[in-house]
Amino acid sequence: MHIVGTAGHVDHGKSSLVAALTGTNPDRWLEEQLRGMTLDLGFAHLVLDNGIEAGIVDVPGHERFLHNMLAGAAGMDVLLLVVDVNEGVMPQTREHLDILRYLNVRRTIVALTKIDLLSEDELGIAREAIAGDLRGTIAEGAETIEVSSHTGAGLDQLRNALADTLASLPARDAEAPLYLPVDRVFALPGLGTVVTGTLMQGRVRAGDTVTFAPSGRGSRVRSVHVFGKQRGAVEAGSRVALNVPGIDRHDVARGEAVVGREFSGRTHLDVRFTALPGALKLLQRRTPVHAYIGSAEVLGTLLLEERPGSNEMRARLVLRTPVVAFPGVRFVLRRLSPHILLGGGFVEGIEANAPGGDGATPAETAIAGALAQAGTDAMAAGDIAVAANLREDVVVKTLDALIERGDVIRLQRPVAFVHATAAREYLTAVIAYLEEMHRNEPWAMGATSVGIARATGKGEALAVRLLAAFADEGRIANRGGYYAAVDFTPALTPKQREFFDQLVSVDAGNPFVPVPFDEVTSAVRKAQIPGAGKAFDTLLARGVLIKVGEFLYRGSQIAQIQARVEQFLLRAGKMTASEFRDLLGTSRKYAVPLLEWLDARGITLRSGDYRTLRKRST
Ligand SMILES: Nc1nc2c(ncn2[C@@H]2O[C@H](COP(=O)(O)OP(=O)(O)OP(=O)(O)O)[C@@H](O)[C@H]2O)c(=O)[nH]1
Ligand SMILES: [Mg+2]
Repeated sequence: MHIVGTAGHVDHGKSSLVAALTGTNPDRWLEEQLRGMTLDLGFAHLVLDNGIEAGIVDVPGHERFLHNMLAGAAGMDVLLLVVDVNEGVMPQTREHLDILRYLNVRRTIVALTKIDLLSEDELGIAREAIAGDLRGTIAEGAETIEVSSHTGAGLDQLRNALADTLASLPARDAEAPLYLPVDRVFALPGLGTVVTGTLMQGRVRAGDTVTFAPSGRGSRVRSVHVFGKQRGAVEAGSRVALNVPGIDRHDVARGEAVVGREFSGRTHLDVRFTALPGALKLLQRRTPVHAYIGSAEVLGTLLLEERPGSNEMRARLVLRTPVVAFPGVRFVLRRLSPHILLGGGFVEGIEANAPGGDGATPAETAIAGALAQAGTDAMAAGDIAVAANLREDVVVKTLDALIERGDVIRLQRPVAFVHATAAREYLTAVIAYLEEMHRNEPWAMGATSVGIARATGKGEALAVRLLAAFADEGRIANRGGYYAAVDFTPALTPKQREFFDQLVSVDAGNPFVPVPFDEVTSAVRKAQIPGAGKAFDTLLARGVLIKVGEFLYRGSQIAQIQARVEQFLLRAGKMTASEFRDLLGTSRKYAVPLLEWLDARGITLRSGDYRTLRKRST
């Protein structure tokens, strides 16, 4: 089997295309579905004619989640580059291509998506512009197929192209030592921990004893699954799920690798590095970097012996924490802050782990020391200056270097600084609390900052700023004021569901009549159903129920109302309040708040007595 990976700019239609090809929506998370945006890797099983199959890894296009894209990128051997014909090649199209040229991609197919939105003439122009923009990248001259995930146009052609490409690829090396970078960890009731990843080389069988590196934990593999089917053994090139009951789910994470006895974690790597031309001026003799190897993301320093040029050069990569690496393994480097892609390459040799002096300046040591003392109590630059006995301008400058190295985190409003180690420890405590809360109250959206602050013994003002920093990095989710573990989706109990179904029911004869909001809240208050209040919040937060003025509608009612209004306005151009009432067969009491709601949502625009459509929604 081989791995097909998507790449391309945000919203260009990667996930929609994967869903159209496989029937699986790769956006697994609630937050992804709410925002219509991929945040983390998604997976799907592609089955083509003649029994050809492949694993698909779908990546997020948004630059904020590039670290997640990178965790899946190493496993791709066929690249499915997705470009929206309406927008053409965009920044993350280029960035993804820059990243993938350093990794294991062997063949590229370009899918031009959303062709249903363009005329034949426009399509001709777009086609040429895109081909021109792809010159000089790994997608130059690649087979290009025009598709629409909405109409299905071109999908058969794309399937054929994928089948030909997959059939022509040689198998990956199954005789090499086992190397399976872990990209997902979860626990199943009755089974225990399951890890998934792309089997890069080697093979794994049920019953094998494997090691997680660099942590060094060992476990027997109870069972091996490939896309939901149990297998006795699996060879390189496949997506794999391993049930490893001997390992606690919290003891492994993305970034570790499942290996045989040959490999262990390394920190000192001799590498061949090629800089991106645009990054040459950012490289110094010692450059702090984020290194991406397999599914791991680690901090380190790139050491160059010569002035960087655009050719491949010998260099050394010294990592803060060990990762599994061996000659031939590929990597990508990013600058720490701002996150700019520097280049990448492959490992040439590894060294016995040597202690590396971190080369910190006295000012850096003093500031890091002051912050470490303060724990998570954020310090302003002025306070750090006093504690470290340094001039404030020196502190400000040095903090930049420490932030860039990942040793210090900047909080906002007001700006202050915390030591990264303390922040990480606090993050671990927050995630543990969130997971416990999700277990106890699976119907709730999550925790508020007040609740988290109380549970973790932090002042609320500080907790809010730390939580904002974590959410900004995508380590936890913030969904309309509720914090949650990123992969958590709330689910009501059958009792709760039944209760709300009855409470907010739709009358088939009068489908647009709402329920008074007050009535519902007092019924919820009186209900003898555990968790009814939080379940109600969840329904509101997810748009299953929608409050309009003093009334409560089902989301499905509002969707129908909106569709009718849009249809009417597309036809008639404008609409009066009484036309709106007739359209829905509803009374003034309900119509006025509904119209105001539609205005506030940016669906309609009010001018005098009329409403018009604010913009064509697609
Ligand atoms: N008209 C039209 N719209 C499309 C097509 N494919 C996707 N879309 C729409 O484009 C939007 C983005 O689609 P996604 O598949 O989520 O895009 P994506 O590339 O996965 O986005 P990220 O993962 O966030 O980078 C959605 O609203 C889709 O419905 C298409 O072929 N035609
Ligand atoms: Mg997507």
